[in-house]
Amino acid sequence: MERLLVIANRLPFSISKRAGEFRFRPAPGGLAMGLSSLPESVKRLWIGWPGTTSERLTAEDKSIIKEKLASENCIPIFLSKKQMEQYYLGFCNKMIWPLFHYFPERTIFEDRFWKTYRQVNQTFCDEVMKIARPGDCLWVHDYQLMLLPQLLREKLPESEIGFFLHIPWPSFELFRLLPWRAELLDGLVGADLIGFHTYDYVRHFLSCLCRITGLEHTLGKVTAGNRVVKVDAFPMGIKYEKYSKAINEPVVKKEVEKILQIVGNRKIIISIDRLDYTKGIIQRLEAFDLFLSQNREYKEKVTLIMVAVPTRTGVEDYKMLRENLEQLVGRVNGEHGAIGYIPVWYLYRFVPFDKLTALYNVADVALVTPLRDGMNLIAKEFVATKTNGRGVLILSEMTGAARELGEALIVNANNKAAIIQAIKEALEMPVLEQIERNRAMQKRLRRYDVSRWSNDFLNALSDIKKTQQELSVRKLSESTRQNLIRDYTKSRKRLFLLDYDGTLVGFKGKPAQARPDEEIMSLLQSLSRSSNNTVVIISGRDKTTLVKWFGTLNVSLVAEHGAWIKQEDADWQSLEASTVNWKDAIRTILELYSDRTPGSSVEAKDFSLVWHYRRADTELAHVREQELRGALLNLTENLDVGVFEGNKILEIRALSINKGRAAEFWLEKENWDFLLAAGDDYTDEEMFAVLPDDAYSIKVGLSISKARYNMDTVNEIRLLLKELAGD
Ligand code: GDG
Repeated sequence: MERLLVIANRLPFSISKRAGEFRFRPAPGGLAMGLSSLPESVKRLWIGWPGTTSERLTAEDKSIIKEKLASENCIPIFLSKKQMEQYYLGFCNKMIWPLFHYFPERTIFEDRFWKTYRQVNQTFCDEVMKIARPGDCLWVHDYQLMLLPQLLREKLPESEIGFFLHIPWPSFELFRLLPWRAELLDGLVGADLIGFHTYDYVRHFLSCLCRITGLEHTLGKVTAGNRVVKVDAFPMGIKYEKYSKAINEPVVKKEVEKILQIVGNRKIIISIDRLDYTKGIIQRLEAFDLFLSQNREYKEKVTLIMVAVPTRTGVEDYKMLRENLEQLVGRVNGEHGAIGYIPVWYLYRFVPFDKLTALYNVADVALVTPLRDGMNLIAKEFVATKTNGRGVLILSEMTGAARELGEALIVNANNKAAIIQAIKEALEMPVLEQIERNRAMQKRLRRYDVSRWSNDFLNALSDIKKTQQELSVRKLSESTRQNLIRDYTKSRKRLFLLDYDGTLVGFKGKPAQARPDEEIMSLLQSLSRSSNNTVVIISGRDKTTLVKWFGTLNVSLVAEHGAWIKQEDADWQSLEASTVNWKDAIRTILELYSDRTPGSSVEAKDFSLVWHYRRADTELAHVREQELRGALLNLTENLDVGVFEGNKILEIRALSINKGRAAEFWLEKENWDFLLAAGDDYTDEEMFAVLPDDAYSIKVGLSISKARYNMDTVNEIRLLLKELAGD
């Protein structure tokens, strides 16, 4: 990687205009810090919105901003007020944000929001394309830009593109509510690597992807079109040293003294968040109110310092939240306060870093109880700041951070009794226990800090790119293709061994729907017209279907993976008399599973039985498939019968029947001077294995195979055959 292009909704700078002069202040945040640890040799450019809408800027303003930001390696994307309203406040914050945080009742689905979201993602793409160069690595961030990976992929097919989501990915039941769910997923799989904070979000994402687009994964890897996309968890860390050393700063020490002077020796609980309904601030304050009512001995002995940082002030829900919170603060203070004692100190503002770390430092307890939170860095920062090991973190189990901070007092943020109990436990926890818990968490936070996070992500991105390249090396290159065509032209005795489903046609919901289309019929006809060509369709299908579909062509057929062979103009012959007395018993079991798995079905062939589950609910089918396989392996233990897993099928057939034997039958028949075999699944591997070294064997799909070459899609193999057939 020569350059890293970070593309996020906001630039890490805040710009304000005072007395006609622009002020640029770095607003670094975790991400900017994480990236600062990359080696100097990697140039970083940051692309995003500068934080002020274009109507408020003259052409001259824009060029001043551009110039100033360029010196900081930032490139601004100017957006209009209307765009910001519909894309940012609308689509992002009235739709994705509430839905992804499990607040469907707050979610507003509006077509115009979607249109502007698409338009702004396109604008980002256009701006990136003015800068991007081959060899750049592109890292797209967060829910504001979910369409961008695919838009960029279309322009930069070879580039490294990563995407990281900072908020939770919800379960399928919520995600499916989105009218534009498929489009968002398509947008995301344009990336090579898709990262989330926790494995739960990874699971939810993969489940949504499979159920909505049909793309399945193997160990977090998804084959989307001609690329393998990796999906994984990268829990974001903090700049640990910065927080653990903060207390050494004189300004921080001064702030600590100031606070302690006012609070005296009362216990301090802190609550710090952006004022967002997902953070559970109201519920937290209600719990504190109840705590004071139920534990009279703590009256005047504990102060809650509540910092609510203004955010999304243009959204109605946020205005209401502020009103409700301020009313509640008033009520709690009125009820539990006394002269000289204010139970809740409420601050509605952004606090500078030294004040923030002073607050972390003086706090006996941090109450971090979001109803849902992607990660929550406040919790991590609080723990890192506690250099003397004292202090207790109460943490909601609905945060990503709870996965890593198991030594905190973990609570269900909806359970007020649990929060009250945790506050009491925290205030009374022996110092040694506090130290023990904090040290364990600190060790982890120091090790997996924010630079580790960004490095891990970028390394995983380059690894998946390497995997893609390794697979693409096996792809039939243009020069091999030319050789193949030349060999074909020179030869006189040519054999084609062609699998059907997944090789010549794509998969359909029901096996019967995958009938050959006109194009493939005319292609096979042209190919078999030449007397030099012997074309064999070598399939797992039954005899009747193959004859119905291809009986009119000059092709030979192999049915049921080699159980039956039909040479052109001859009758079906069986390669080997195979016993089928196991079929009835096994069929009863398959039917039982089929009844218990809606959408699945049983297909009976002469020498095999197949359980199809392509149309069944994916997760249910997965469980059933495991169960069924276990049951069948037991039952078939002493028989010459194997249980084979195919593409959404489980097949039970005699071990002696396989495509390898059928292929050998054809290989022995003539002295072929050109051989082409193509297939897509495990049954074709047996065919590839018996071919001579100089045969052209092609696996359709991007995975390891015994075939010499890979091709991405059915369409590509069709194009190749078309060219050979001279169509
Ligand atoms: C999103 C996800 C995920 C906050 N107020 C002040 C202040 N901050 C700083 C904190 C912390 C950051 O902002 C807040 O991060 P959080 O993680 O707590 O929450 P979100 O803003 O909702 O962030 C979240 C995060 O992205 C990262 O992926 O963890 O789940 O929602 O660093 O210190 N800093 C200062 N004054 C403040 O008043 N100086």
